[in-house]
Amino acid sequence: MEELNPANAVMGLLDGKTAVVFGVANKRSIAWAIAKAWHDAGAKLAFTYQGERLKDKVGDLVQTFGEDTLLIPCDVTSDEDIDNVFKQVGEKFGKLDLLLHSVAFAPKESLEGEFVDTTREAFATAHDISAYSLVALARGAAPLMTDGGSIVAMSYYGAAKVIPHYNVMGVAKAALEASTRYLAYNLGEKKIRVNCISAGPVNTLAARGIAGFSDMLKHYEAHAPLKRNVLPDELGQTGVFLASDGAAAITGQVMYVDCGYEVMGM
Ligand code: NAD
Ligand code: 0WE
Repeated sequence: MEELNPANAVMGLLDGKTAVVFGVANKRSIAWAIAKAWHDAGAKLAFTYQGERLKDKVGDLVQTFGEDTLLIPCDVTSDEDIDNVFKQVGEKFGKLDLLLHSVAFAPKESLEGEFVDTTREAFATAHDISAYSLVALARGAAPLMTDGGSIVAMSYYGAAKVIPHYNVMGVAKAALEASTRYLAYNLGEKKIRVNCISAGPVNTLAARGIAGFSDMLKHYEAHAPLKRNVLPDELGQTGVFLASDGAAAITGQVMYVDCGYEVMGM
């Protein structure tokens, strides 16, 4: 038993914790950075993937954590998929401590045109996938979080201020952040904390193909107090902090991890 030898013992902030991660698409996903950091801090992980299309890719990544890592399909628009995730997580882990929500989608047209032209359907889709899903996942997770827990969701500054072209996603992120506060209130008595990380721009699948994204990275570099962009590993470390007992009194918050960009007025 090498963990009994003090010479080999590496105490992790999340030793003995179990986690379920939603939103890994590939190795650039913010969810992957946070999952790796949770793993390195000692947590045992389960992953979900959106659909058959992503199964092999996510499966290959997840194998690096061991052959028996739980990998469960979950389209967050499906109540049945969500029920199945928590059934399987319950069977495998017995209890759950951590949940990462790193999922967002709006139809491409709605991020290209003007916000005023957002269709009823695009508005509903963006809110269902990007905001309501947090409520559904929190409800599924809560009965398994018998020692309390930490739920972390990814947001963006477009929730609070107008970012050209972010459009309906900004409105959905505002709903995600407000949902975080109401969930924090409902789940507080079970010692379940719910917080958002509002990340500065990161070059991921969801960001690629957004017209002007590389200019946005340059804009942050020029204007953020730290004069650079946030690194995925730094989002991972913030994820570890919010999951850890160091954040035991923090709930309902939006934590900006954006090299300080949010504080600027000009
Ligand atoms: P990503 O494309 O790697 O992750 C988005 C994930 O959402 C993918 O894994 C995708 O499969 C999943 N998803 C979409 N629709 C789904 C559905 N119906 N069911 C289940 N999963 C679904 O991109 P990312 O940048 O890592 O995005 C992760 C989160 O971070 C999102 O909430 C995004 O809004 C947020 N965020 C991103 C940035 C950025 O600049 N990249 C900045 C701040 C916040
Ligand atoms: O939350 C996001 C992006 C989420 C996203 C991305 C896509 C691209 C492909 C949601 N839906 C879709 N739909 C698709 O069809 N970010 C924080 C990254 C992002 O996206 C922007 C940004 C930033 C930053 C869009 C416009 C302006 C800025």
